[in-house]
Amino acid sequence: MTRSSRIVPASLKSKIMSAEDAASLIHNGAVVGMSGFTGSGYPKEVPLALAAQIEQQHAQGEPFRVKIWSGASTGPELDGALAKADGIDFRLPYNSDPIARKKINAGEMNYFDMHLSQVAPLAWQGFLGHLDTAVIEISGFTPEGNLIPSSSVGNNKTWLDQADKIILEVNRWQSEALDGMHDIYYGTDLPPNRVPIPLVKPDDRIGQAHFKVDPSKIVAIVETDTPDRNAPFAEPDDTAEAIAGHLLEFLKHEVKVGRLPASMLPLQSGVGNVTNAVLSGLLDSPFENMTAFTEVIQDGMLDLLDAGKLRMASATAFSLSPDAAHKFNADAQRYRDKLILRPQEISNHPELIRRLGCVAMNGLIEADIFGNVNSTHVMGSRIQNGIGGSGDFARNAYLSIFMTPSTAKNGKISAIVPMASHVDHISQDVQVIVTEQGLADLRGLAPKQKAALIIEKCSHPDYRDALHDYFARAQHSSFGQHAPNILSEALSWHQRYVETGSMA
Ligand code: 0RQ
Repeated sequence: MTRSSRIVPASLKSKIMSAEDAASLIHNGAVVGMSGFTGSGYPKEVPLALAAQIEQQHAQGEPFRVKIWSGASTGPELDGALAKADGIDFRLPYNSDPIARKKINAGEMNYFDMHLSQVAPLAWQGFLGHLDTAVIEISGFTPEGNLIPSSSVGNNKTWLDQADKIILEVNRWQSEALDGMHDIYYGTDLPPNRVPIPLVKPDDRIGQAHFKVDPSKIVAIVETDTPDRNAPFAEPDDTAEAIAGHLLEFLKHEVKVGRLPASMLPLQSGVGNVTNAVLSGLLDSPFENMTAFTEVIQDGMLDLLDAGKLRMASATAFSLSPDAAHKFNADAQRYRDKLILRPQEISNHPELIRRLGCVAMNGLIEADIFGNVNSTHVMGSRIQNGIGGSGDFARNAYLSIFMTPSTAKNGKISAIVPMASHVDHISQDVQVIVTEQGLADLRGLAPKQKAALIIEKCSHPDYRDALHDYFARAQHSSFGQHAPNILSEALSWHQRYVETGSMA
């Protein structure tokens, strides 16, 4: 008789309780390490119950806020509910929840936006403070009492190891076939004892399938049956298709001239509709036997696996639309030997990205004419999401590609500007910029050459003349002529938008 992995081991049965009782073990001011990476694998019941308890306390005039660490973004039951209750004092490392975003931008919530590969090392180095409680979704237990991860790994290993107390959510909605898909590596010592990570191919398994856990730290187990909550992807529009088209032409060219192998190098793709459109475009490409070494497995990756174009994918999480998640759960067994989920300190590890030679494809908010990229701050001050893993990949990739529609907000904003109002990726980390207008290959170019190419290939015609004009005048009046700028004017496009609602 097979034993169901959902059954809580007899020795832990006494810890099963309601989400409300589990949440009451978290106190005001606590530092809580949550599972979750994009809308997958995050705890769903305990954060909701905690938000209700926070609201009750606030109604009685009592303070109650917590500090939340996670893998990346989570779902509305976690970031959304806790932010709505005004229960988050501090958040790291990534957020895409609209309510939390509003709080951060109103100055009511502290947010540490950081490289995703650095979260676990910084926690181990002691730079982030002390972790009180881990709240981790799992898909089950092994007979030995180890934990079977769910649809994301993120920083769970670190939270389980570091927290004083552990609350587990055992989610029956997650497929039992997830068991065996994960590769949890326990060899990440701190300097001076750090050793090379023995991974040389995206397919390599270097760890174990399950999390270790000290059972004496488990204070509560909550049983749930709640689906992951990722947003559906929009059908690619003309803009996304045009971006994908330019990029695929470029990749084909790179293969033709021998700078990329015919099976590509391991792909990394950010989340979003444009990057998903690129993955769809790869379905009709001539590339075969591709691999992915990336953060998230989105719908387009499953399609590529189904079509036999992608041989395997390594990531830290799924990021599937509800339809794709349903399809995956119904047929998870089929993907078992093609997918590996790892801790994010491994999926995003700079050393591995550099060694494997990833092709990194990420979105941007704005790029300036010299190729500096802003991925995070609208008008230099309002956070959109965060840098996420884009910096881990961009600096270390074999090819670092950024893509965006050439305008935002119905044409009121140009994505190509004289000077970026915030810089996440310096021009040295940005090799290719693609918009629906065209593609600028910036490798080996000096700043003035980059500027001419970016304006010509990437900017929207409505803004192109103004950019040409700015650049031409800068070449007469700039303090220096390496990267010519007119300082008094460089951010005037942003100021105009702030004052009038349009950069034009
Ligand atoms: O706003 O949602 O209010 O309509 O930004 O923009 O065009 O839908 O594009 O979803 O690909 O996101 C950079 C934010 C792009 C994303 C960014 C507004 C735009 C819209 C979204 P609305 P789009 P995308 C792996 C890698 C950093 C993290 C990363 C991102 C919203 O790619 O977060 O790469 N990247 N991680 O209107 C004002 C501009 C704008 C602008 C876009 N110039 N000015 N608003 N927007 N450009 C994943 C992980 O790390 C988990």
